[in-house]
Amino acid sequence: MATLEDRLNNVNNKKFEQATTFESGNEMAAMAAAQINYHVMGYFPITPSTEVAQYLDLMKSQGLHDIELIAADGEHGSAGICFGAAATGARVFNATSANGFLYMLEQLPAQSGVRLPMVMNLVTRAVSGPLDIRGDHSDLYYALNTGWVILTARTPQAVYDMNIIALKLAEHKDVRLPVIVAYDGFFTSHQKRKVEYFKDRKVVQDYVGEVPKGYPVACDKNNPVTIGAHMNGDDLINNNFQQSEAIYRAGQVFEELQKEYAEISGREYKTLDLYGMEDAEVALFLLNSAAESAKDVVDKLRAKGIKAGVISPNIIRPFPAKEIREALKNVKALLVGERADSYGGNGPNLTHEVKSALQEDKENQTIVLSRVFGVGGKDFYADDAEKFFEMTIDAMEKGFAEKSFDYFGHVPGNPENKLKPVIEPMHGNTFNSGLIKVTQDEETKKLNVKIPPLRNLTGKPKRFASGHGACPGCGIFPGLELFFKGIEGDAVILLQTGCAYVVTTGYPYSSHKQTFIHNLFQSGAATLSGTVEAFFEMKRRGEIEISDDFTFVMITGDGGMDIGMGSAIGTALRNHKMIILEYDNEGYMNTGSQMSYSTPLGHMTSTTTIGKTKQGKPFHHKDTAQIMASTHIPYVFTGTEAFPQDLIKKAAKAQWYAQNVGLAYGKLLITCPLNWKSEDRLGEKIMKSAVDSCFFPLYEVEQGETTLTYDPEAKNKRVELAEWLKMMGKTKHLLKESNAPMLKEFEDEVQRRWRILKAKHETPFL
Ligand SMILES: Cc1ncc(C[n+]2csc(CCOP(=O)(O)OP(=O)(O)O)c2C)c(N)n1
Ligand code: SF4
Ligand SMILES: [Mg+2]
Repeated sequence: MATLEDRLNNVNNKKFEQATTFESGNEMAAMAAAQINYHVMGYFPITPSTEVAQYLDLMKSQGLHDIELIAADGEHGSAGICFGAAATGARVFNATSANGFLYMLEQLPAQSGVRLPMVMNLVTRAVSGPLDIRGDHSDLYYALNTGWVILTARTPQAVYDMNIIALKLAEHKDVRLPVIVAYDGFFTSHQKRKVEYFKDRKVVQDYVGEVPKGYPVACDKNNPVTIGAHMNGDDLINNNFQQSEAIYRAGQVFEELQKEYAEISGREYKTLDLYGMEDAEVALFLLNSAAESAKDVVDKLRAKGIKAGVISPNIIRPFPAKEIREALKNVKALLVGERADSYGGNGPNLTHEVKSALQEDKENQTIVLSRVFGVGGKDFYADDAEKFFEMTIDAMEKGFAEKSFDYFGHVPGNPENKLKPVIEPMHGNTFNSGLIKVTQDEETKKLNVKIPPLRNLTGKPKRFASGHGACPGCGIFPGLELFFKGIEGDAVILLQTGCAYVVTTGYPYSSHKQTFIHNLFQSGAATLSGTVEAFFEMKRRGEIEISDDFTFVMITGDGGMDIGMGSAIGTALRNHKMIILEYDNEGYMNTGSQMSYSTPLGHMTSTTTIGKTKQGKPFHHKDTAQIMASTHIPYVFTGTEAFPQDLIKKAAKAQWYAQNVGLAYGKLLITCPLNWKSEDRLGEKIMKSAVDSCFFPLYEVEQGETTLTYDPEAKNKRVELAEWLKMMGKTKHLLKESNAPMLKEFEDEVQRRWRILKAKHETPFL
């Protein structure tokens, strides 16, 4: 097979000893970063790039590098961390994908505009919506105008090599710009391939050299600098011109650096990767992994006498227009295949860039076809490349393209396949048991709730249909359903991205019996604010009829309350009539168990690993309920399925406040047996111990006054934290003698927070 590795490994000029291994693109990005030993990585998990930070965390716990890994509160935060560290003069690294990339987008021109070098891996993936976690280039195309240099990497080997070249390029005196290394999500990020790497990291470090000195950076106390002063147009045009010159110079510098790299590695990465292009009459222009599939087809066509070739650039910013003109001099027809569209632009971005490159060659006669393909990770097989060549050959023979721009691989819908609902839509009285009574005490203005024995509520239908894809023993749905037992009547539910969303809505199916909305992970609270106000405004105008007991519930994970904290606080301050319900499973479970800010001290996750130098999460858990209480919303509560009556009553109160006053916020502790490494059957026991150890106190803050709704001390039920921790694989290490100081620190913090809460309970004015 005509793989890039095979051809590159034929360059017999390997000066330094290299080892062969079998690894993925993400593993190789992490390996390059570890060998370089960057100062700082600011990151936030998002599939398929998350593994890069995870591997680095694991390597750090094994003492293999010293990179300061900073788990940000979202990608805007991660990019901010990177900017700040780069401004300080440190070497900086990041990895992201799709919406994570878009969320940090505005930070990118801010960084290139002040010429702060760093390296970021963009593990390409489809941008929402609809949400699709697999690979295409729709995120990468947003990078084209950011002023960052963009290198592409078709294989795991190229990911390693480009990461090393990228840093030297970024810091080069003629460039001084941040650099993106873009490789295909899943195709390249997760597929393991044969790769070589330098055995001695010193070879890598010698190649990239020392951090260049003499530039204005924040760490130089003897030379105070102002970084990022604002400018007017007279200066900005000069700034932009210099930046433009620098990025074009990056193209030449890349050529020099890749040659130098070929000297030490035996692998070269010319500006354009050309396959069969010496005498090609028909050709495909493809970015990244798809080009590798097409090369096999070139061999096949050439065996039949068809002069076919493939062009794939190794760098797209700056766009290698001159080299492309050269390569296409004698090509009669070219198909530019792109894994993204520029909607309404009569072809995606690179089609136009190739066409514009050809404009400069007055002799050029190449017919250019443009096809959008492989979006959302849709596979691109050799057969597809063959079809691309067929279209190209057809255009060559006819002398024109039947259709110059089109999509490839889409199919028309078939009305016969229209799905029929499995259950009747449910609304109105279906969810009204009439058994829950909420009244307001005339004197105290507090609420009294009466609920029937639990068995009387079992007839109330569930809000989520069975058949969703949660793991066995998952605590999300028992917890949410219990909460909804206390909610009467119609509801509009919003979930932001997380396990609860992903397992209930795999298109074309939905487990939601009532109206359901999904929006981005960081803006669910704002979204539901809009929905609530639109409902009320349309009702006020008499345009819709909704019953008075309509309830709006935004459900988020604890991760959603990290990245979406700003949105939740804004919603609380505006006091919309809705409920924010957080299910806290102490981590980002949907993306593979990374730490969240709610992960407690010492707990093991995939980004807070355990090893020689690390013992789980290094800082304490976030007290989201107290943060929300300090916004002075009318009602805040905590609950778990282990105390069902308590939870149902709180749900009923939350509903009353959401219907009559404003925002209610609740936090449910939920088990995640998969990532907590706990037994499914222990869910309720683990929850109970979390409460009885005072780690997760059950309380409410009603109109500013705190009430413990269950006091394990008063009931003589208090247990040691160890009782709770011993039931989960993720925390067992905390019980080891060597971790006694960490356990003590955790116990002290739990006790401190518990005492404050108790004092608030005893003194209403606190
Ligand atoms: C802007 C952005 N960054 C990152 C992600 C990736 N992402 C999706 S869900 C998720 C974690 C969700 O954690 P949490 O809210 O706790 O829900 P859980 O998966 O634990 O149920 C992450 C990091 C994303 N979708 N969008
Ligand atoms: S990963 Fe955890 S939270 Fe997600 S569905 Fe599985 S058990 Fe539930
Ligand atoms: Mg979570």
